[in-house]
Amino acid sequence: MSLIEVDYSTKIPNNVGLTEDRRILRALEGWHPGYLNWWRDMGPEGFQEAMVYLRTAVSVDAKGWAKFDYVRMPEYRWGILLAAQEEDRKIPFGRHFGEPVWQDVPGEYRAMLRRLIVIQGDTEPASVEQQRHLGKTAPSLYDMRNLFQVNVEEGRHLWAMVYLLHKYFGRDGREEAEELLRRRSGSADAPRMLGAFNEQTPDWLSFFMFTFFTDRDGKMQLESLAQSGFDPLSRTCRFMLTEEAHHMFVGETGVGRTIQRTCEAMRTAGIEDPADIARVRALSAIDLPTLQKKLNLHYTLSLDLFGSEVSTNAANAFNASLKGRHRETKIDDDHRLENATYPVLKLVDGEIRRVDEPALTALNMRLRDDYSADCAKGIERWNKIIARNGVAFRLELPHVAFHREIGEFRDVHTTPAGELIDAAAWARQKDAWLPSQADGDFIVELMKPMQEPGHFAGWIAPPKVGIDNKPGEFEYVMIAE
Ligand code: BYC
Repeated sequence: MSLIEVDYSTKIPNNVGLTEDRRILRALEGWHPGYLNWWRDMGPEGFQEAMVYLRTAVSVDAKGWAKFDYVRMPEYRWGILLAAQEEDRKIPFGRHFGEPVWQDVPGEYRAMLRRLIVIQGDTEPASVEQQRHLGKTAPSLYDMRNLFQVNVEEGRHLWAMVYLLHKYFGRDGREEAEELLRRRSGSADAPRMLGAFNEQTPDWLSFFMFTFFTDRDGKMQLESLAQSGFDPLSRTCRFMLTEEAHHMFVGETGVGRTIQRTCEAMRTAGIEDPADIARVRALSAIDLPTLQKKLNLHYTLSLDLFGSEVSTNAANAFNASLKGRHRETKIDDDHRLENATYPVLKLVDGEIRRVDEPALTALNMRLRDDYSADCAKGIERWNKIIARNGVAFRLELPHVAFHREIGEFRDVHTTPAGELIDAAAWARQKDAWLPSQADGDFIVELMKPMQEPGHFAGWIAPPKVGIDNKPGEFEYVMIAE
């Protein structure tokens, strides 16, 4: 596509006055072809020509943010949409608490802000890259469509961050925007910035766990950035959060439907012991202990995304009024945290103990605690499905010290219950706690595609309702021959 053919006034739905903003329009015109090349190279493999029943946001009001129609993914209208500007919004935390929010980047915070935006931006294309092979093994057209919906929206979130870089950061912003298209998930030379985004997503259970656990980190980070004193970042994150909710829905219901199918299969076959893995697997269902291992893996990879428990980066970003806390405006305190403390789990004399730390440096820990509480609620909803089916088994979140690569516990081994163990004990038992090669092989083997409208692969139950209230046999994806 030539640059001239790109009709930005109609192609990019936006509420930032793009047509009148020649400078930013030109910058985005320069970036757009590279984005499309990236999408074709790294986006959903094998389905670029398929017609997909997608939700497109064309404006941020109730009428415009969820338009459903068939579209080929490379023709998706990736918009730049910021939540409506709140009149007289005041900075809700940090050194600038109570001052009017900024519509421009304060010079002194430029580097810090750019880093936060680049890290956020980097995760979005990374997840598309991680999930690019999954279309081929989708358990139904319904699930395939949900995958692609998540993918195009992550693409839109990249646009959202690239807009901020181009609009507010001049030449170095443009360079960062190029780098966002250059790095690749899992690449040895140019990996994505955060650990979990360089892991593989080899099967659909991994995808569902990822959208439950890792997209939930996305939600927490976006909630914190939505508090920002830099108003354009706050507004863009607020709108991204409306889309993020669907991604977590995909994860929660995907795992929930997997559990449902496993429990039904066990009941029908008269299997009472959830640990009777061989018999459950013989029914082409994913046994509950393996689901627990997948949960352990994805939860702990996602905990690493919160950074170190004690972090001066986090304190600086809060002090600078750039990144706040989850639900900052609902918290009843001074919003400056000058003298406050927060209990942090630390390794002290070979034991895991709670230690009071200055609340400012403990902000990552606090956000992570809020995240764990949010995860725990979802796990309870999964446990209700198991209980309703009369199976005696409970899924549980492992201890936060378990299987960590970042922060206080990265150099120790613990059991899922949080008991410290030595390297030999870890090596002996880790396959009982995290998915083994054999577990992965079994799951991959189960991933037979199902592309008949209204049909589902045997390992997962159908959803209760369709997308956009469509009936069961609706053809969510028309696959090109
Ligand atoms: N992997 O002070 P520290 C989403 C680095 S997900 C690799 O401990 P800080 C989504 C860190 O960069 C949300 N490196 O941590 C979900 C620093 O390096 P430098 C994405 C890591 O800075 C699904 C050093 O270690 N958004 O949206 O307080 C699908 C010391 O850092 C990791 C954000 O994360 C890691 N896991 O906190 C699609 C929000 N952790 O700079 C999308 C923006 C730390 O010294 N980011 N390091 O070389 C932030 O707020 C913070 O940068 C972090 C880290 C929370 C990531």
